Amino acid sequence: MSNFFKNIFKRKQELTIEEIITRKTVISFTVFFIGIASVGSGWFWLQHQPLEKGVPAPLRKVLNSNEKAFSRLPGYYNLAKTFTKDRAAKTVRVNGDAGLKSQLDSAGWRLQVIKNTGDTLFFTLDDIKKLPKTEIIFDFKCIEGWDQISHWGGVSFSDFIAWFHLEKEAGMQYIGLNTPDKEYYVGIDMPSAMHPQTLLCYEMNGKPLPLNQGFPLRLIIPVKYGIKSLKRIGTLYFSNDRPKDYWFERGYDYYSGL
Ligand SMILES: Nc1nc2c(c(=O)[nH]1)N[C@H]1C(S)=C(S)[C@@H](COP(=O)(O)O)O[C@H]1N2
Ligand SMILES: [Mo]
Repeated sequence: MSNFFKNIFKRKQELTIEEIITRKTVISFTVFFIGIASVGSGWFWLQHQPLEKGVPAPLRKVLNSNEKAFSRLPGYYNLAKTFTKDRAAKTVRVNGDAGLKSQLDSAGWRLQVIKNTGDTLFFTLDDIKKLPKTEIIFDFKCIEGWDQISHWGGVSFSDFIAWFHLEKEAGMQYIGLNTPDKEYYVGIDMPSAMHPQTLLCYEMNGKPLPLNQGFPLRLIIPVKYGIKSLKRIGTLYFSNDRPKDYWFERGYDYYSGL
């Protein structure tokens, strides 16, 4: 080792093979331990940063800039792949019951749409069923890791906007959706809401939605993970600020695009 210090500044030609090997070994280990120490202290530092939406603030910054970059990529709003009816699951998975635990007043249910002006519009399920029906069979993906081809029917959100002359509202940046009891809520960027495959959905496999799958009306948004497909819509509103979002508050990506 003492030779090592003597030799450290010598030129290669002045050293024996053994001395060169020792020098290389010592340098390698030093670099290795500095590496370990900086990863370790970086990790320690990260763990002691304030949390922002369930994630250490510096990581949240990275996530935010990633989602901004990805939301601008061409192809982000391409059509989701669709399938033939025979591929759709007969037994459809049920996942998530936030906002579904309170008793549903089926007869009294209305879709409440809050306009820019502050006026609220009320729609019965029959009002919505009068619009042209759109069906989609696609691979529904949950962030928990499962996916399932399933078959849904309803009104395309963009048809709904056009039919009821809500174009001004659709000029805003986001929509927000809540269950009637406000226990579950999502925010959707307007381009994704207006995507041709996004449905205000009232049917599954050609039949009315089961209660646990969002009767009377749910969102189906194939360009995003299942967390955004809110079941049992109570209110729909428009906003230029990001509406609050249940899973975003628990650390998931706000856009959750596929
Ligand atoms: N109201 C409400 N909607 C919800 C949820 C929930 O907990 N409550 N869970 C979401 C999640 S995580 C998924 S994967 C899908 C599941 O839809 P499904 O039960 O029809 O399979 O619903 C979404 N919509
Ligand atoms: Mo999910």
